[in-house]
Amino acid sequence: MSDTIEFTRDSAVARIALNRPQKLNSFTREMHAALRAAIDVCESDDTIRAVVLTGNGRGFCAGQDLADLCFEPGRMTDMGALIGENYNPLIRRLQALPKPVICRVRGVAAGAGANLALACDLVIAARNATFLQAFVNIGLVPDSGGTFFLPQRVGVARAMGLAMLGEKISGEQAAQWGLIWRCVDDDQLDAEVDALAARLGAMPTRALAAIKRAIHAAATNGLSAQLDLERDLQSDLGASHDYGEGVNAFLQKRAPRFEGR
Ligand code: T3D
Repeated sequence: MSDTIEFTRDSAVARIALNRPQKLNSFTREMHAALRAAIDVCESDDTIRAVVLTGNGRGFCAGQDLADLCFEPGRMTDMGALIGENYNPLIRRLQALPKPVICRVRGVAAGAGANLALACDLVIAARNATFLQAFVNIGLVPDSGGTFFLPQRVGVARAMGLAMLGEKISGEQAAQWGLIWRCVDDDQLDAEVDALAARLGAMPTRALAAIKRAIHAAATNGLSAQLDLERDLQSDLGASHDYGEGVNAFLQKRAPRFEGR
């Protein structure tokens, strides 16, 4: 694996760190490939039951590395291809990963970096975090799901302001607006993220995956389709080890020992 990504394991929790801190972890093709390889491991290893995505250094991610593009006439980077081959599959895979993904944001999350964070299931930001839809500042439209996540979470008026004005908002503002899960004091970030990751890693993983699937499906389903989906997911979970364990633990007045199966 290239050193643009650091991949570590601690029991059931995998930690993926974007590692180009000198360029605020902006994305090159090499970093995309390394991140794909890390997600491959998270997908295929059933003993990984929670994933933390973060960035090394003072920022989370500044989006596309603008120096990794070619602007020479005749050799211009095909931006549609770049997005179709790299960013779109990344966002789709994070959303479809059948285990929870926490995004730990310290410092700036800009452009595709901001929307990469929003594609994760639970975003915890430090008070020093900022979220910036930087695209318009260079003549682009928010990509990597930005035009989907923003209006869904903060409403059209705020989505329009964020996307059109390209101004930073703080981690605290992002949490107040419902763009992210929580904002915590800078010196509490690691403890909060580690505790949450360990907690999720010991939870009924298949139930978490089903919750994720159902919540995402609700963005496009009507109530009737959503009711059917809940029935089908519950039917599946009702046959799981962790459901039996959860019910037995409740009846025996003890803590459950979920195994993610
Ligand atoms: O083909 C396509 O473009 C399609 C894909 C689009 C997806 C996208 O993500 S488009 C949006 C790309 N991102 C941006 O436009 C953000 C550009 N960066 C900034 O606006 C600022 O750097 C920040 C607001 C993020 C942070 O500002 P600040 O003052 O904290 O840091 P800085 O000094 O600007 O940056 C530190 C270093 O990182 C600096 O390098 P240097 O001069 O010390 O060697 C800077 O050039 C570098 N850097 C930051 N962002 C990028 C970058 N280098 C390349 N690409 C970047 N996106």
